[in-house]
Amino acid sequence: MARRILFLGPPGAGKGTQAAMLSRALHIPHISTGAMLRDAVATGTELGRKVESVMAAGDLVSDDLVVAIVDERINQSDANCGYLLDGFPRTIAQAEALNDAVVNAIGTVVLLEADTDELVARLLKRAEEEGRADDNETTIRRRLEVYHSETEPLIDFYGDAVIRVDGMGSIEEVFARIMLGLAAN
Ligand code: B4P
Repeated sequence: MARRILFLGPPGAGKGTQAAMLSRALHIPHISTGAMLRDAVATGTELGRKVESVMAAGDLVSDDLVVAIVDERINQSDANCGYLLDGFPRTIAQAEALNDAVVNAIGTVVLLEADTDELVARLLKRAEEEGRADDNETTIRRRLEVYHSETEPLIDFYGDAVIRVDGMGSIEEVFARIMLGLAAN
């Protein structure tokens, strides 16, 4: 059966990092809404112009825009054998739209958890290295608040499908925990 995995967790927990590694290990596409939206901003598309200031403030892009790009992406042929969703869904409305669009849209949810101080430290380090527009202290705090209010309710929404993984420690240690969690699932 196609593997359909969702990575859930606060900003900086390692979703993008681990999803990229797991995508290579499982040979299924890594679909990151954050990356798709940043590409749209970088190339100056109509979508990019609409979302640029929202992302820079650390707020969520509107559900209809994000649902439309994911719907288009998961209908491409390489996603027939499964996919790894990173950063989508981020609201209950997005999760419901995904369920309406795809039967058994999510099989397993990998919930990555880490201490707030560690999350902030990782994102500030990335700010120094990559200069992402939304990696400054004010915006990071805002993204954490938005995570707690809008995205955390998805943990209950997905219930038994959720595997909790400790995201503290090295990237390799976290990856090993994810592989163990998936093998036991
Ligand atoms: P995302 O791109 O999804 O960004 P993120 O939640 O901040 O996490 P990211 O995946 O980048 O970081 P990671 O934890 O891997 O979203 C950005 C914005 O796009 C959102 O704020 C929103 O505006 C918009 N958006 C995206 N999806 C949306 C949706 N569905 N609906 C509405 N809006 C949406 O890693 C962070 C850093 O930690 C990296 O530098 C990494 O190298 C490092 N790191 C990772 N693991 C580590 C470890 N174990 N040890 C040390 N460092 C580690």
